[in-house]
Amino acid sequence: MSKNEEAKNAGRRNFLRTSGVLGASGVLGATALAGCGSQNQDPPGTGSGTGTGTGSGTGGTPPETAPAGLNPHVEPGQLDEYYGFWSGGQSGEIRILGVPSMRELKRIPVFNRESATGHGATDWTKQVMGGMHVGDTHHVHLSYNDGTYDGRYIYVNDKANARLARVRCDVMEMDAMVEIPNSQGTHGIFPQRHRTGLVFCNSEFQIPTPNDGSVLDDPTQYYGLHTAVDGETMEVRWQVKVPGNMDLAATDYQGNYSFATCYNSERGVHLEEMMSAERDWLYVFNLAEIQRAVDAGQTIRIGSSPVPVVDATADTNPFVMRIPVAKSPHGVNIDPTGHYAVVAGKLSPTGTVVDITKIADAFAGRIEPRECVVAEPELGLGPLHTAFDGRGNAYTSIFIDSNITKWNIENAIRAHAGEQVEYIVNRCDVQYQVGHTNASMSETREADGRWLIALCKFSKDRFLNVGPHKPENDQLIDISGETMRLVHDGPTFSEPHDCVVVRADLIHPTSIQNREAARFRLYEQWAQEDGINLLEDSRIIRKGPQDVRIYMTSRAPNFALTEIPGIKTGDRVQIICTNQDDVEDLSHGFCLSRHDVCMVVNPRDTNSITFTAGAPGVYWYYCPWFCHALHLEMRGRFFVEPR
Ligand code: CUK
Ligand code: CUA
Repeated sequence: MSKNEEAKNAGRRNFLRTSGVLGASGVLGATALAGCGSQNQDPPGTGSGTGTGTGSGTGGTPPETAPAGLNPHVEPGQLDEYYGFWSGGQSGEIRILGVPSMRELKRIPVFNRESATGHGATDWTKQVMGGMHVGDTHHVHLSYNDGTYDGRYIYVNDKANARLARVRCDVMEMDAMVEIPNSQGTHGIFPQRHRTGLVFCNSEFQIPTPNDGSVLDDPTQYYGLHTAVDGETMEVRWQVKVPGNMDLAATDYQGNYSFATCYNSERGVHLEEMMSAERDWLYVFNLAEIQRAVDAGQTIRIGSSPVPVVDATADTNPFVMRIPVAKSPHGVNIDPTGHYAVVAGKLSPTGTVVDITKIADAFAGRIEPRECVVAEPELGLGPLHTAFDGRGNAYTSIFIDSNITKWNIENAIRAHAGEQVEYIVNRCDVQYQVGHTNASMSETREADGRWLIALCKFSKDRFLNVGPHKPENDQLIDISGETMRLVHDGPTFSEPHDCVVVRADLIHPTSIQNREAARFRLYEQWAQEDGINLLEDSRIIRKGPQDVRIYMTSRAPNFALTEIPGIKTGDRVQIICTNQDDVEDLSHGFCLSRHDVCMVVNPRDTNSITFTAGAPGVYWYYCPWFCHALHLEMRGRFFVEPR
């Protein structure tokens, strides 16, 4: 960077500092523009082709105003440096994006029924999904070891039907799903960070406990539940019953605490009531005390649920501490040092910084819970979530102002202690109304301060108009420098709430199915029953007057069976299909005409689906995945006789 540019940038930073102060005092209109290079003014260094180098000086002549920065362009055939795991909102799925290219690499169906893979229709998925086919995923988090991702599992919530699911990272498919008992609105989730341990799930809605109709319109008897699910076995271990609701979740790095924001400490059931208090709470759960009570049997049961429940409804109790924080808090995020929890105010223009090292003293009664608060920075209107760069800065999404506000944590603490120090570094406008924000490795000890994603709820005019239902806009921001630099608009389908951005070297998926997921135990059990070798044998077995089981292998471009005779109309037919090909990217599938039956069978995979044979006639089945030059010929006839 030239001397000239440096001077210009320095001037701009000073301007931003000033505008930060203005913003904090509520003169927000004046600051709305500030300081982030937009892609219109500041195209990233073009043509450098280095993928990761600093953009400046590596190619072409960047416009004079272009700041140094990372190059977001990933050349065709080149790989991204990060996996982005996106929640898929009401679609019920998870999405994998490459970062920084923002290319969508894959969708992992979880709580939804999905036509291409057969998810939700195949035998095993039907079994674990319990007949439900909608989900509302908000939060995806990976399993941890020692404060960073261990590359084993992805956990995802379903707010709609109060469930938690897990995806195996080796094959990127859902392998477990559990219902969270006694609760509704499973929203914030977070796994422990010191090892694969518990995954905590917050219920956003308060309901009667038990919710059996004996209590209806009496909100004083509604409660929320903080649930611990074992991240290995996916069994519900315990629950803690609290007054008030719980929104977002977080965990410390040591395994001592889990956190939940509570925006409805009022326990209201209407909006005005929920908003009435000036302060709400950050709940801190004392995991050792809770475990002690569970081990000692000092628990209650709710209804017929076998899960032990710790009653923490008393104003003071050893299990849950309530730290008063700014009105209606939303996000709670732990900084990469593990020292601070940052709570965003939502209905207050402030954040609250909690010093986690003081919490033990507060639990012991040596200090008041409120004394754990070490800063209350004024950030802007509608702060929601906070990401970190590993260099002491925090990046908070500001919903109403539509920006990402970068601020320095230590400076905010010093300002809170009375020093005259500016903590706002600068702001970056986003388009528009940002919800979550997350940065590369931000939720780990290894936060690297390179890329930040702003998940904007509205795209309005940013893309070609596609009708009343617009895409959202997940924007990519380079945070490697002092000034944030918006470099990419990413339209997304409904409605990713959150994402995590994970260094690619931490994730090691296979290309050939390793047959280790839970569902294979089901197939093996059937095969054993019938004396079948799944990878070799094809056979039609009549199991009863109305029951047929078919084992069939496939190898490009053939099904082992090209005729399936002997089926009677109304038969319950189960087809168990195995792909013998162990060639990368060679998926087959099974689709039966006019039977609503379609599923994928990946290399060395097995999949199964059960259906009722339709009216007498001839039905073609075919491989629906393009697998070979003779893919269209990969088919057979299914003969249905009159009964
Ligand atoms: S969130 Cu789920 S309602 Cu901020 Cu994670 Cu929006
Ligand atoms: Cu096998 Cu197409």
